[in-house]
Amino acid sequence: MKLDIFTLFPEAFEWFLEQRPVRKAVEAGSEVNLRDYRDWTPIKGGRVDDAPYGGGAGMVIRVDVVDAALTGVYGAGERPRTVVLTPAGRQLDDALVSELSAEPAVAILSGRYEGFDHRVHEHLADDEVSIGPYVLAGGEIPAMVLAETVVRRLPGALGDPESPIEESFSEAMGGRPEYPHYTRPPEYRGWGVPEVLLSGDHERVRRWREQQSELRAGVRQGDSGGDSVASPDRHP
Ligand code: 6GU
Repeated sequence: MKLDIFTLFPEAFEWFLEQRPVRKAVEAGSEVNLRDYRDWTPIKGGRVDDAPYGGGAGMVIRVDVVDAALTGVYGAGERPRTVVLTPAGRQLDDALVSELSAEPAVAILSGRYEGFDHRVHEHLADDEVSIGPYVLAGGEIPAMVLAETVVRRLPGALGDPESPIEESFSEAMGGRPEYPHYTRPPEYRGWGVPEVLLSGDHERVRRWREQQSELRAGVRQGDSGGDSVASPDRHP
C-alpha cells in the first residue's frame, strides 16, 4: 500500500510516522508519505487558500492548489483512490477501513480553515470521510485516525499476527467490541481478576471472552445486565 497524506502541517505528523504500526508497516514495504500543498501551489507567496465567494468568515483551500499537488505527486496519469476529510462525510467504520486497506494506493486530503473549495469534493475526491459526529479545527487528527486504522491492517504493522483478527468491531468478533483484558497482579487493592482467566482452561477462557464480548455489545445497545464485569468499579 502506498498512502499519501496531503496536509498544510506536515510537522504535526512527525510523532505519528515514528510510532510502531506505521514504522513496522513501512519496514515491511508499505509507504506512508506526507505531502505539503505549499510545495506545489501555483499561487504566488506560497498561498493555498482564499476568501469564500459570497462572503463569510474563514478561508477556503483552493481547488487549483489541491489539483496541482495531486498532479505534482501522481503526474498526469491515474490517481489513487482519494479521500477528502470533512465532518460532513461518511463516518469512518471498520467496513470502510477494510475497503481502503485493500487499495493499492490511497490519497488522504486533510484541510484547515473552512475546508476545501467544494470542487475538490466534486471533482478530485472519490470519498468524503468523517471520523465522527463532532467538529475538529482541522483534518490532521482525522488524517492520523484514518491512516492508523488503515495502516494497522497492512502486513507487518502489528507484531502478533493474531492481534488484528480478534480485536474490537472486527469480523472475527462478529462486529462486537472486544472482551476485557487483565494482567498481573492477580489482586490489587482488593480488585480481583475473573477466576476463569487464572484457571488455565483454554476452552472456558474462550467461552468467557465470547460471552463478555456479547455482553458488552448488549450494554452498548442499552440492554441491562452484565454491567458489573463490563464496567468494573472505579476507585472506591
Ligand atoms: Cl474529517 N474534519 C474535521 N474538521 N472535523 C471532524 C472530522 C473531520 N471528522 C469529525 N470531525
